[in-house]
Amino acid sequence: MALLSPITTHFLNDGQLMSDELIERGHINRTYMSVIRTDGVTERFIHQHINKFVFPNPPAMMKNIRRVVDHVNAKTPNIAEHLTLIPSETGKDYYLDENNEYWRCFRYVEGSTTFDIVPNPDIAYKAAVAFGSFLNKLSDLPTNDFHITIPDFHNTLFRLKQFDEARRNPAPGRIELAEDEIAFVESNRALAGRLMQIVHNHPEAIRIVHNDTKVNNVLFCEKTLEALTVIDLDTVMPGTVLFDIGDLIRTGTSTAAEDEQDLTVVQFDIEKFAAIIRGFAETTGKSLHPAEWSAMPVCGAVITLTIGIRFLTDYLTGDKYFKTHRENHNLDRCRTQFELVRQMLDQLPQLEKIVAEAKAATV
Ligand code: GN1
Ligand code: MG
Repeated sequence: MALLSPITTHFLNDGQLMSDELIERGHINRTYMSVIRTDGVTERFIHQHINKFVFPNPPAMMKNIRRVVDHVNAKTPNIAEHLTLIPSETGKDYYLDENNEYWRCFRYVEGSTTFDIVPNPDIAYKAAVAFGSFLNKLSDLPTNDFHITIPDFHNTLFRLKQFDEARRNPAPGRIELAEDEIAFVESNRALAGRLMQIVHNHPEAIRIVHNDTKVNNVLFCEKTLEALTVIDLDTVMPGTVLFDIGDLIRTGTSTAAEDEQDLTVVQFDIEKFAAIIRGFAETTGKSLHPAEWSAMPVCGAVITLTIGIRFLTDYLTGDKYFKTHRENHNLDRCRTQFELVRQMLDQLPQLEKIVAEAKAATV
């Protein structure tokens, strides 16, 4: 209770904070749920403390998010599927506390649930349709006036540079345990430019994308298991749709948690891959560039490699970026990612066939 009581009143002035709890969500921001009573009505809210090390300009980020929320809601007739961003007493979409820390507030979407591991291809398909529909709703937004919350976010070549730098100056005792993973990066450097080629050669393909399409960023109705809405809009900014397809493949096809330590249970599920490709093809397929179709079979491997490199770099640097909860946590995360990449690349001919079939059904 003590934690949020100085915060919630700046967003919900007339409300009485009944209870709050820290919830385990994400590797970057700190997230809380509150129960607030206003005029006898009890409602739940999500409050987030924004990580300024990762997002140095929270007001600009919140401007992006306000824009996206309003734009998507205006195109979403069913109010149960809306995200509601609550402004603070100043009218801004954040509250700056006395320690110079930024907070924001959303209404909790009641009756919703999320999946960290996708139980079946149908859920994978629905998640892909949810992200694809989100992208369609944003497709008329101009790309040039979005604030770039994190430059080079999915630029694998830039991530390799950060990795090289971390290798040159590792935190003590870190490099020894990571030799196999370092070797894995070295043997897959050729993959790194695959999506950036599109960004550089086909600027006409660039549009506003989500950029953090982890499957648990889709809220599903807990009763019907229909997708309600997508959340976590911190990195909504220009990119290729393949960033989003790739990150959903990374998280939506794995049979294990991102930080699973037993790699024998980490399996890439090709049926879920096919469901994700179908979901994106049906929603965004007609607007995709030929170069995006060509790279689609490897986009999951590229994004999974990219996030794996980021986990490895953070491990080598001493865990400065991602929150960790145990020793070698980032190294464990990196290992699951590289295991998935290995399996995706082993099955590349089958993935190409799945994409070719989806393309034939679409264009
Ligand atoms: C971070 O905090 P979360 O889980 O929403 C990261 C993503 C990674 C993800 C890996 C801003 O997202 O890029 O894919 O961890 N977000 C940022 O699970 O770096
Ligand atoms: Mg995120």
